[in-house]
Amino acid sequence: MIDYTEKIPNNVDLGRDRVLQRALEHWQPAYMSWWYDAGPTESHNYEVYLRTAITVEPDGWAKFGYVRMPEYRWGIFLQPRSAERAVNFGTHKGDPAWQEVPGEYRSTLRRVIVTQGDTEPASVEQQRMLGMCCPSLYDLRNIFQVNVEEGRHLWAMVYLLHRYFGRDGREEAEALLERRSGDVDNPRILGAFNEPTPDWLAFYMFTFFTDRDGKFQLSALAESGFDPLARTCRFMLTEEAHHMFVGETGVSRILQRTCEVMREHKVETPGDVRALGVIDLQTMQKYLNFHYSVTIDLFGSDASSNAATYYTTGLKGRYDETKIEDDHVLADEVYPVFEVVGNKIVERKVPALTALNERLRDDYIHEIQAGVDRWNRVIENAGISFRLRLPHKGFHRAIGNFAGQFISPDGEVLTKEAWHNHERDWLPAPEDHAFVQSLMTGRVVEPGKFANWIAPPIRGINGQPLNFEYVRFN
Ligand code: BYC
Repeated sequence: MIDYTEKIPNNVDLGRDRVLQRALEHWQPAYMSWWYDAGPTESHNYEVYLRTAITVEPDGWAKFGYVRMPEYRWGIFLQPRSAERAVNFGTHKGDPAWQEVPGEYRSTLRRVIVTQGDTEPASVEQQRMLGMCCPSLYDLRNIFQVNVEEGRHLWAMVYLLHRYFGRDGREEAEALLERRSGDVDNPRILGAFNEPTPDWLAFYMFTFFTDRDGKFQLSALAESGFDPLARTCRFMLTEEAHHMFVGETGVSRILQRTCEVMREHKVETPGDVRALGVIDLQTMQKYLNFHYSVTIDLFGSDASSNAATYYTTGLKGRYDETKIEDDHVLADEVYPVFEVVGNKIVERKVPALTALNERLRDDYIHEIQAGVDRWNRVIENAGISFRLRLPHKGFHRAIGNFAGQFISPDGEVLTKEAWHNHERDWLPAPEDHAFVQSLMTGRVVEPGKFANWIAPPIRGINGQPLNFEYVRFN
């Protein structure tokens, strides 16, 4: 059980390490001022029906109740230690998992933890205005749940920095509260976390696509030979699942509503669909193209010596590393990556160790495709012939072999000019954003009511009815 009588709830026996406890208690007010400054706008007095972790055990770890978000009990929760755990891959394979940071890998490990930690507050910053135009109390509660948990994920990384990296860890922890998403002078580290999330369609796409990058990166870090990192990531993954659920069902409900209106009014063209106050399927496809392409950039370069180092040193594994049947060293393996030669996309085999980013991206794409197939079933069940499609992996990329190339969603290599001539057909144009935002000018807060552009969910949260008062405004 987690001790909630502590100032910083935790299951790591924080009280026994006074120096660490004081350092974190010193960071806590800075975190709170970040939350007041960059957390959800105007939300500080709301009472929100939130889930809080009470144990890290797989069964019954959550408790639901009304909480004012600034009073949410952000804390430090690691999955229990298993005495026999070993390093499962790389040159140290078979050694006991490390309980302290191996000196020679200190800076590499710190960098991975900082990069992971940086995404968490970034996403809260990106979403901070959305409460002002929520489509229902149910959705408002869900975004707040996502936000407080991202805050906790920041705590998870900050604990590792403070506990294991001394003074430079503390400095990094402070810097995590100083960078801001989209700030020209001090931006967040990774590209997608500096993009705006201007509306709820973008939010659902983000939680479907980008939170799932979180799932895959956390899964790779959950394999780490550095045991405290592995244990904290395992617990973070249980929270991540709800975020992806919010994204997948959010998009699905928008599709459902659009399809209902299209059928009821027998309309098909985007203009006619929009005139009825719902989001046309073509605009959904453009948002999908955008979020998918910026998210697959987050996996890094197709061939990366950093990725090879992370693996050989035992710091970051593959997705489901311990379930894969091979030597877990990969010294003699190859893996296909793609590159543009002339006006063709060609496959090239590279050492598997350098292609680990690409491999993780491929694992991710496989899972994403299954989600898109589920969305398409909503459209198909409505008897509409339109289908959503993932664009080619090379479309609209800024990182890796496709950066600087002009690839169409079908995978054709185009000239810069030809590509830009079609850009408005493929990615949301300012008018598309303006249209989506025109649907979201105010918030829908009557219990049980939903905005016209989205269908209600199938069920409420924690068995509560749809007309439950998920947020009280006071
Ligand atoms: N934007 O060798 P490469 C989540 C940089 S999401 C900007 O390919 P590497 C969440 C790279 O840093 C999961 N820069 O890189 C989701 C490097 O810079 P330096 C977050 C980029 O290291 C929703 C250079 O390019 N977790 O949790 O192999 C809500 C060379 O690149 C980008 C992690 O990412 C980019 N997209 O791979 C809330 C896990 N990509 O060193 C939360 C930790 C690359 O030359 N991070 N660069 O200055 C990592 O494992 C690795 O840093 C990456 C990059 C996989 C991201």
